[in-house]
Amino acid sequence: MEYLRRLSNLTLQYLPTFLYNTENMSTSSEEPSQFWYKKMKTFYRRADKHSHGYITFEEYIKIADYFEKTGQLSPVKAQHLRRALAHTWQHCWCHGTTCDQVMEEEFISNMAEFVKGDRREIVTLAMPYIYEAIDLNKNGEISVEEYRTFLSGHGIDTTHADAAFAAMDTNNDNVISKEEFLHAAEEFFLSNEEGGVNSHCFWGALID
Ligand SMILES: [Ca+2]
Ligand SMILES: [Ca+2]
Repeated sequence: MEYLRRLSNLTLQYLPTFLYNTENMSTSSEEPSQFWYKKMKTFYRRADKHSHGYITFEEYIKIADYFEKTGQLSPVKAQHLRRALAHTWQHCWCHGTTCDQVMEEEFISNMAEFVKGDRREIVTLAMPYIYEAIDLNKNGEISVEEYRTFLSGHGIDTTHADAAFAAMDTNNDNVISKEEFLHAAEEFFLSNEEGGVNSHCFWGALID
């Protein structure tokens, strides 16, 4: 866990400022809805690729290695992604500690606590890098083909890709802008409501 400790020692000031704008911080007194629990369960199950019932930190940050290896992210950007992931691992997954692995129930209850707190927005810290990685031709937009490639590259069923894409594309210009993507990510992790972009997710169809 030396690697996690090293990454975790990085304070937020080392992250690009646009990722951590304290002016936008807010808390929520709302208890997460059943729908929210369903989303977190889906997210966890998709991340637990080997269906072990637990996810290790090494597994969690592998996505950065993958994007670096495929050339979807430069080594520098991949390292930024690792730092952002280390932050979300520590704060969202491990309840502010450094843990080696997290089981599904632990993850969901830690997340439920986390999203009520005043640092809830850091849950999407890694998403700008994920966006860049999905944008294969680096034109600053995500096309439906790029989105499908992302899902299938991670072993996610693409049956719902078009519906999810359409929901994220709020201005209907057939591409997903960074703003649209980050909005969808925020809704996914933080919103309790069903409907619109929130009924779809990056990680395929929701699991009951
Ligand atoms: Ca593109
Ligand atoms: Ca759009």
